[in-house]
Amino acid sequence: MTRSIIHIDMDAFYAAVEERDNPLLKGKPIVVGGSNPRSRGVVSTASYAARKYGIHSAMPLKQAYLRCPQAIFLPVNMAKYKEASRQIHQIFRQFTRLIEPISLDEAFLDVSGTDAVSVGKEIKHLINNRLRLTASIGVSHNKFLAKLASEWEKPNGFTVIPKDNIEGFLSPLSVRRIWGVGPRTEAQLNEMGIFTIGDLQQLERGFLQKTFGKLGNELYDLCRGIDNRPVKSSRLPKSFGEEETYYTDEGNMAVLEASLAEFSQSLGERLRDKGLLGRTITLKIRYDDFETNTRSMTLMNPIAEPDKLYKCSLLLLQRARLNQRKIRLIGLAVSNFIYPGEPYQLTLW
Ligand code: TTP
Ligand code: MG
Repeated sequence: MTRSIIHIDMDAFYAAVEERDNPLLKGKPIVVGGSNPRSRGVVSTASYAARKYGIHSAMPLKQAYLRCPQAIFLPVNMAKYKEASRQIHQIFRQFTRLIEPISLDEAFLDVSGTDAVSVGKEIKHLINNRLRLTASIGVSHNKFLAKLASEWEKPNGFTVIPKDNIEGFLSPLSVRRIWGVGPRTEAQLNEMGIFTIGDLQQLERGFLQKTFGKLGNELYDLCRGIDNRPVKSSRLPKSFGEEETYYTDEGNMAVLEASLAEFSQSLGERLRDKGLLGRTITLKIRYDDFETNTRSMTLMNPIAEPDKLYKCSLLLLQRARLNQRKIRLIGLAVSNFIYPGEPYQLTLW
């Protein structure tokens, strides 16, 4: 069966988020990586206006400043980029569950069995309209070609690489365009007189294997546009939990409650980080004699907020009826995850 793969890569991601959130920055050369261009540190990314001056990722900030002193230098605000990334994934999930995140701003989607071009266009439209950001999108029948397609006309690109005449399409391109060919392999190939993918297509599998090992085998297929790697979706974790063993066995309710407040805070943060909600909250208690009990509650409405998690944990603690027994360990877990807006099965009480 022919697969349909979409590759999405956001344009100048960190800089684009900053530009969106501050209209004064619109169209200006922006460098994200640090607010003081005289400090050590490197460029995380630069807006396309800044790239015109030759500024790029991983360049020292000082050098970026020399190239464009009027550029606006901004610190890295990771929480903001993570939030944008979460929202992008929320859009992806409208179309498929088969999503392989490569980084915050890049992912593969397997949308086999659908009209992939329409899906790609719709995703582009939603990212633009809802998030006011632009993505470059590539559509093809495997990962290598989909990624090649998304890089094709960056920024704000949309490229489809169809199935026919792939070898001919690839042959004039530099070997560097092959995923997995870095500067070292490129230099090695160049030394052998191999510059284009077409040159590479002339070499035999056995020879490539001998010269490059496992990579050689892959190169033989990739230069013909063959790539059977599946889109590997990251599985949802089953649960998040936090627990604490006390230094001495504990009977003081205030101490137990303080532990639960702390757990609720960190569980809430972990849920928010992953963009998840949880429906089941579980309290675990181990008494001084090592007897261990757990108590759970499953909510009608899933939650992620620390204060709601905390309220649930206090209810469970009440229900545990400690009867003055001393506690060795206390733990809190949240499970039964769903994504916001996703329909879920209501359990009957
Ligand atoms: P990229 O997708 O490589 O770059 P980009 O999105 O800024 O620009 P474009 O895709 O349009 O070429 O990386 C995504 C983000 O990852 C980028 O905005 C900042 C971060 N990043 C670093 O922090 N350091 C780096 O060296 C690179 C390459 C990226
Ligand atoms: Mg990008």
